[in-house]
Amino acid sequence: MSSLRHDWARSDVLALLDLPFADLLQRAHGVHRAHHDANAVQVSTLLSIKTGGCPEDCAYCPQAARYSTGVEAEKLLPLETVIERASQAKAAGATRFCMGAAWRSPKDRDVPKVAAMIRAVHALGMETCATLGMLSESQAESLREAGLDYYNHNIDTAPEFYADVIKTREFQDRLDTLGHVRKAGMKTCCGGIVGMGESRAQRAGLLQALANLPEHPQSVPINRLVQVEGTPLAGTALLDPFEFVRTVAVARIIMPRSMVRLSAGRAEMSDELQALCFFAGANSIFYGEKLLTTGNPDVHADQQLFARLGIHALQIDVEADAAHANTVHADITEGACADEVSIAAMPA
Ligand code: SAM
Ligand code: DTB
Ligand code: SF4
Repeated sequence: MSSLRHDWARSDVLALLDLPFADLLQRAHGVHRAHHDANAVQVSTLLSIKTGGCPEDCAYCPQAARYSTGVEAEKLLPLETVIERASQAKAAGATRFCMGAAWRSPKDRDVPKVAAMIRAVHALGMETCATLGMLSESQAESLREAGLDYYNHNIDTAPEFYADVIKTREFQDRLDTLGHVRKAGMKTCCGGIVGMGESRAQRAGLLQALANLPEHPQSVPINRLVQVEGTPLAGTALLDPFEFVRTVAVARIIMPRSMVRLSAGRAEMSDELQALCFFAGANSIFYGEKLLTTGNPDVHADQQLFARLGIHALQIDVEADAAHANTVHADITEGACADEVSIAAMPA
């Protein structure tokens, strides 16, 4: 297997984005097949454990307190609710459960509460992921000790476009948190958002910054901006769908072993566009009818899409390290509803 590159120049990445569409897709799909089962997609479910009232100013976000978006501030969910929702997600076929909080960073008193949630989800036999904002080294260690497998912290956009989108914290703050997460021994889930009015060169900048991190993030969510009324980015010119596919394809080429997640924005995508993204190298989705506060395709629609495309859900042994994962394939049974899905696991 080829070694991974961490020295991408902006011009290299832009040259890939500029390729004729068919050439780019053929190349990305070749890389995809060389490193992954092209018919397997990893399935994660999200839960907002602390919604709204966030002090930050991220211009895309419905949960920022300063924008009137109709999202009400709520308290941290009780542990029992999180266990119930994770059990439902597992029954529906999700293998990873990601807990999100609308915090700039967790307060030290919040960490034991989230740690209890992580322990409980881990005990259900699911992979655990959390996204809680900036973390200190000791907070990252506590979460790791509780059994946290992945920490999601996005760089969101190119370094030079970042301040146009977020002013209350800096790009370097994100890199520092990612460093604390890696140091604590957790896997990183790190990606960004496209469709925020950035240029193609700035999309290249986002991808370049991701691939040049000290380790490629094990999971790379590519979000298409979900435009929410009341946020400063509502009304932004819509991104050409082919440009979205190009972004996925280049992520696949320059981070060949990472799981590239087709993340926010799927509810507004056609089945055909999603199929193109899977062909271009996307191999992970958020599954379940809600992301954090906005909609996602319902599970029945996703089950049908998987069946129509011959895709099966990928299940990873939660005890195994991703690099040496003992993978099994699980079918999300087409036609079944969330609470009656059976997963037939069989050796890969
Ligand atoms: N508050 C924490 C933080 O920002 O790090 C964690 C939760 S935050 C909602 C997680 C990520 O969701 C953001 O970094 C952003 O990439 C994504 N996100 C938020 N609102 C979005 C939107 N409207 N469209 C697409 N992605 C969005
Ligand atoms: C990520 O990159 N996308 C997810 C997850 N990580 C936490 C969040 C998407 C949020 C979309 C807007 C909302 O539902 O509030
Ligand atoms: Fe807060 Fe996270 Fe939303 Fe930014 S993205 S406003 S930090 S919840």
